[in-house]
Amino acid sequence: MTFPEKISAGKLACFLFLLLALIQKENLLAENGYRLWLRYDKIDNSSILNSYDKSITGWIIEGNTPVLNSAASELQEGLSGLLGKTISRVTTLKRNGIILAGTPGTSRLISNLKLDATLAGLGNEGFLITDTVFEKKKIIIIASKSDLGVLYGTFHFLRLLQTRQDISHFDIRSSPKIMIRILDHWDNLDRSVERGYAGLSIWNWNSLPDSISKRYIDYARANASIGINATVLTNVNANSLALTREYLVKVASLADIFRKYGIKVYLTARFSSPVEIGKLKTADPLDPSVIDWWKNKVDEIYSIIPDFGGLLVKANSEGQPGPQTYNRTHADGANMLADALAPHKGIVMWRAFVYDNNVPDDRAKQAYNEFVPLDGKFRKNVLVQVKNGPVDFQPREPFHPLFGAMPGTQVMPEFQITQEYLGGSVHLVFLAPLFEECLKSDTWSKGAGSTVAKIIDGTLYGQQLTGMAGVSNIGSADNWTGHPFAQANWYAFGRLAWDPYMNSTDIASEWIRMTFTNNSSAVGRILGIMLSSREATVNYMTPLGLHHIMYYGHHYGPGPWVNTGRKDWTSVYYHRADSIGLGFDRSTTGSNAVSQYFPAVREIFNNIESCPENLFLWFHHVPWDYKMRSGRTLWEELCRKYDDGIRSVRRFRSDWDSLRDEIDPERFEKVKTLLAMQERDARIWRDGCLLYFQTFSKKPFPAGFEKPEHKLDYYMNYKYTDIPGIK
Ligand code: GCW
Repeated sequence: MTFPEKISAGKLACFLFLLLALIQKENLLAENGYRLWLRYDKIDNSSILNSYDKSITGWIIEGNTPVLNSAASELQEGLSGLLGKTISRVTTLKRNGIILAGTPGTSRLISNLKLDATLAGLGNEGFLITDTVFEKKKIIIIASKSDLGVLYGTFHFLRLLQTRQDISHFDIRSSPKIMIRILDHWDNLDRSVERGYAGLSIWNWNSLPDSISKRYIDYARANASIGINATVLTNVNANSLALTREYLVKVASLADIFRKYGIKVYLTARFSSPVEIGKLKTADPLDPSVIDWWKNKVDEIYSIIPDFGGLLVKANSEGQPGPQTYNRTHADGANMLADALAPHKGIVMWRAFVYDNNVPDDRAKQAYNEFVPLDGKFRKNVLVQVKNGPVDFQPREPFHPLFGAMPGTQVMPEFQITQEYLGGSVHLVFLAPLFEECLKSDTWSKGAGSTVAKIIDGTLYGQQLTGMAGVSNIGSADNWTGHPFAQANWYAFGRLAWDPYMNSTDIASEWIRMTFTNNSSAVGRILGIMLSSREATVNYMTPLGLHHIMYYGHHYGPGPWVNTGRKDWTSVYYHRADSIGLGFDRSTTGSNAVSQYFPAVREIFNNIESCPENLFLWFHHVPWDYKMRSGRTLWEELCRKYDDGIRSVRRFRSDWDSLRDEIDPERFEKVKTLLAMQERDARIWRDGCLLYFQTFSKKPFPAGFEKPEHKLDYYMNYKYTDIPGIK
């Protein structure tokens, strides 16, 4: 007896249909985090729902362009979801509560409102959201000069509903303060992701251009919702194959999707491409055949992707080829590419992350030494991309001294959203406070108030082209980022790139309300965890200005004992522990890195009395018995900080447990499990580091200090077996 004999085809079809429906229903109910912050579930507070219900009865978008259509579908889905009933597109303003969205160029109704002067003041991507009375009907307007501004306004309006704001009366005007708000993917063509902890690359190069995953569209929606308008698809440790026609066609298929959401596509350029894929003998940027090759290559790119954004380059750094290979400067290299891109309005982002083991000077000084002499030498379509700090995306660094030091050069900051040095996708670390700390730092380059934000948004030096880059933490994981809270870092980056003056509290509150809950007591508890999470991590990893003492290679766990291999990749290079004390002397008596800061800042950092204690060991070699401001010795303070870090994580765990009834079980359990791992691994950090530093300080642990469970050896040989992306 065979299976088909027993069950008729009709029954089988019916069974399969039911099974499919069940699977689909399960998927809809599954709270795996895929929807990110774009969740449009029906509002569960009846009085708010009622008031929104009265204020919103339909919507109009006149015009039929790809970007306006994106706004229309978002409005349709968002409003209907949140209000729990279909909110339809209408054609006239004949009743109260119509949302009228559009531009004067494409909408007659908007054009009749004579908003041109207001909209002009908001620039190309800015928007106005306001309410007005039109022919005795109360309506809501979402208007902009451009389609993209309408899309941004639409997302902003939906955010107001998602976060339960009062919409009875408003007048919101918003425009981005930074022009290029870009994600840098460190994604390789084989779908591995450098420093990626959330699965594979989302770009499935094998199936492109034919198969377009829904994930690409949702990626674009998520980015547009926070104002991100650019993406670099490929790793800065670049593969020249990405520039071959075979890949460009694939890139074009992604660009076609992203264009509907105002996102431009960029690629990384391997400097030696003319040799590798062009069969030239050299990649010397001043060689006419090389200049020609790049010009033709760029023309080819634009013939395939007409609105291509430009190229990002890592050159002469960590083994990458570059102009210095041919005794040329970074400016020579950048300008050669810039000239090829200029006719197409493309740009070059040239990274200042350069340092060389063979240069005897302090690594923290090298980028400044290399780039300051080139100030004023870069073309108008070049942005020099500078990491937030002078070493490398550490849990805490002072701001990079290049900010403010190149007034004749266009500079953009690069932040790392992926948590290479901050616990991968296991540790809950909200990074907005880290980004904010850098943006608010006063460089004093033009006197008091010369903050990094004012330099990079162009207000201080009139920089024409502005940008902000974030190294992406996105992957193929169900929830995109591995840790549910890592989504908040993507979100925060976008919001700060739009407005670098926003604060972490506002950003986190929005995100929590959109992602988890609008219950204000729960919001408060989650906020408490998020806002102290970065400092907690600094404490249990690298307190008091320690840096780069992570385990060699994977950077996840502690490795203060790492002392072999390339010198500037060892930990001992950075912490300099000895019998006298701890820390890297970068004062005038040491490497003199302080000299790279403007005088007011230099003095603060140089003088141990005025140096902020959270950067002590970055700038000074401090004796173990040094009396800290608390009255404790350095050794005691160090123990105290490491311990504070653990205490914070324990608090996060109990605070999270208190949220069980507020959060859906799937995400609740996921975060709960991750917090337990975070505590386990934070203890490995504390105990490994303190036992190691104790071999120099020769001091006992202070009274009341929880003793490490194991001997130093155990930590030095510890192997991680359950950490995504870490081998
Ligand atoms: O922090 C280091 C990382 C490298 C990275 C490099 C860079 C892409 O360990 O993986 O390479 O920075 O920013 O270029």
